[in-house]
Amino acid sequence: MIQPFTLPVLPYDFAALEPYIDARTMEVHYSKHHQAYVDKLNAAVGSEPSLADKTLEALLANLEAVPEAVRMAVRNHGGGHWNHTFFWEIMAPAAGGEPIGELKEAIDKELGGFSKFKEAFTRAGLNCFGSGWAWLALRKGQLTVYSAPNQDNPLMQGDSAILGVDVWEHAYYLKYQNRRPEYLDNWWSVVNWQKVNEIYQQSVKQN
Ligand code: MN3
Repeated sequence: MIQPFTLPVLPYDFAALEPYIDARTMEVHYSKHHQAYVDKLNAAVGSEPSLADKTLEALLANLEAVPEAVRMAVRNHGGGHWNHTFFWEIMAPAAGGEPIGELKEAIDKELGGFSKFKEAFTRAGLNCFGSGWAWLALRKGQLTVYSAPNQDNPLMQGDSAILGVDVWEHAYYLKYQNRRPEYLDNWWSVVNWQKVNEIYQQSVKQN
């Protein structure tokens, strides 16, 4: 992603992921939360001319190189912008089901199959204390599951993101209140495995 950073076009309507993710949550999440990450990220990089030609991916993969004055802002708001852009892409209406293609094969081989992976990924989301994300990532060609706090993501650890779920309360509170397990359970019904498999295939080539 190149500067100035902008809110991506949402690939479906706010109501498209109903009843699993409600329209009001989508609207606030995209139009308010994501927009705020974009605006604050642009303000942070805009105050440091040395960062003017950097892509978001380059910034996040090398946070130590970002001047200390704006490092935390780039980490939080840059992570927020990248994560949400990714999140909208890996969900779709009338999706769900199970992994397909090369990703399915890799999950079977490296993570013991879909149900074991689902269990591990859900546990990562549930065990994430406070705000953060659960991630399926590619590290040195191997799939791995973990959670990360705040807007931290696999790019910051030198990994590639394959799948991620937002477990900040703003992602589910209007519909599910404190019931994060129910949100996570329902979220599998909107995972776009076609897209996730494409991301996996591209990541294997680059990783
Ligand atoms: Mn969010």
